Amino acid sequence: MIRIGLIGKTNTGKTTFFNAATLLSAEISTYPFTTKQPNIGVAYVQTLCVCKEFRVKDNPKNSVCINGWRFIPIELIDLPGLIKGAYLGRGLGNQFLTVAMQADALLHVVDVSGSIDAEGRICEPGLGNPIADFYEVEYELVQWYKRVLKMNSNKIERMVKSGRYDIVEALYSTLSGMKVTKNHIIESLQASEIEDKPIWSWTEQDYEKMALELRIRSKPTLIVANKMDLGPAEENFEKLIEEFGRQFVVPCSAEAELALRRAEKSGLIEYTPGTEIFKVINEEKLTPKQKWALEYVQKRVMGRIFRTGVQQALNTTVFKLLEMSVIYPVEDPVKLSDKHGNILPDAFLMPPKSTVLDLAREIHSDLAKGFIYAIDVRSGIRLPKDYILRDRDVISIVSASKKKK
Ligand SMILES: Nc1nc2c(ncn2[C@@H]2O[C@H](COP(=O)(O)OP(=O)(O)O)[C@@H](O)[C@H]2O)c(=O)[nH]1
Ligand SMILES: [Mg+2]
Repeated sequence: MIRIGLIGKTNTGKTTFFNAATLLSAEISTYPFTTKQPNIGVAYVQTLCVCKEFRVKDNPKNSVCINGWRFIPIELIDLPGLIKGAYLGRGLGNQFLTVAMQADALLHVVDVSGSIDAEGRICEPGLGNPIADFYEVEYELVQWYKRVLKMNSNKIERMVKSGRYDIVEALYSTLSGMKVTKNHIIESLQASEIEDKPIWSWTEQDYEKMALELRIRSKPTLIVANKMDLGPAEENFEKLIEEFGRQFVVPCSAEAELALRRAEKSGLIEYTPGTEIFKVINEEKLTPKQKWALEYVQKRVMGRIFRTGVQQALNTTVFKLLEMSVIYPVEDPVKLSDKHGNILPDAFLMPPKSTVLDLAREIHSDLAKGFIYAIDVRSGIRLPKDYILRDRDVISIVSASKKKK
């Protein structure tokens, strides 16, 4: 399953975001270091389901369909705030960074309202500096890569000198646990202009550059500009966009999303995460406090940034940064069902350039072994095993191993 890690300073709203996205309740508080260890939960990315296009009523199994929106599970990790010197182990930095490295992508949560100080303590809104906060946490990440490279440089040197590994393979053996691919390594060596320089001659700057290039490539990152509902957020938001580009910053109010999902769960409102509206079911059932909270969300969040941003952040990370496609495998290409008759039972997230054979492998290794051909259900056309999947493909795989059953 795809894994997304939440990073950022203390009190930026990571746990609130996590709770909203997973609707589990981990502890929320304004004291530094409340989250002593990473929380792992299941969140969902949202895509327009193909059920409407095929005019069927679906029975999803591995995912959920709500009002024509398919919600596909991913793993979300809530990490404790990274403090200065985390890469040297301060504040349990070692453990947290090790866990962060297992993520496919990162959501970097900043307090766009500027209501935390440099140490992550709550302060008067506007006094904090989200751009500086961002760079401080980034620094810790890059230094972590550098540290891993340096700590393993002797081992890598020995591997290369043995003649049995080239530098790419030797680096890969150390970095693959951090979800670094061989391509990331090749590109980073080139970008650092050290592809022909033996590791025992790397300078401090070479390590620094290589660490940065690996960080950029191996952990696509979206900035979550959280607490958009508070006073001076808009000004800081503009600054973030100027600094990092519009496509890498999502305006957000994690607290608003948490309020809406809880209200929805208690039957007070109708709300589909990721959409722009919510509807109060029965005005009279609301306590004055609930009424105030919902009015606040309407005015300060939906009225300003249209959605709470929690679902958008997850969607953008998976579909835009990781470029995942959603594929619907079915056993019966006519009924669009599995062998139990469930219509459009599964939706799989597949990385770019995946083939139908990759899909078969993802479903079951036997299915791949006995692979004969696949059918593009939309057109009825037979597909070879190296056909590259496209987003929203509905695919039926014909396999020798399946026929035997
Ligand atoms: N106004 C506002 N406050 C928020 C928002 N998200 C989180 N907070 C508050 O910020 C504080 C820190 O939140 P928390 O999730 O514990 O931060 P973490 O340390 O990054 O996990 C809490 O008081 C939250 O209620 C938001 O979108 N808007
Ligand atoms: Mg937290």
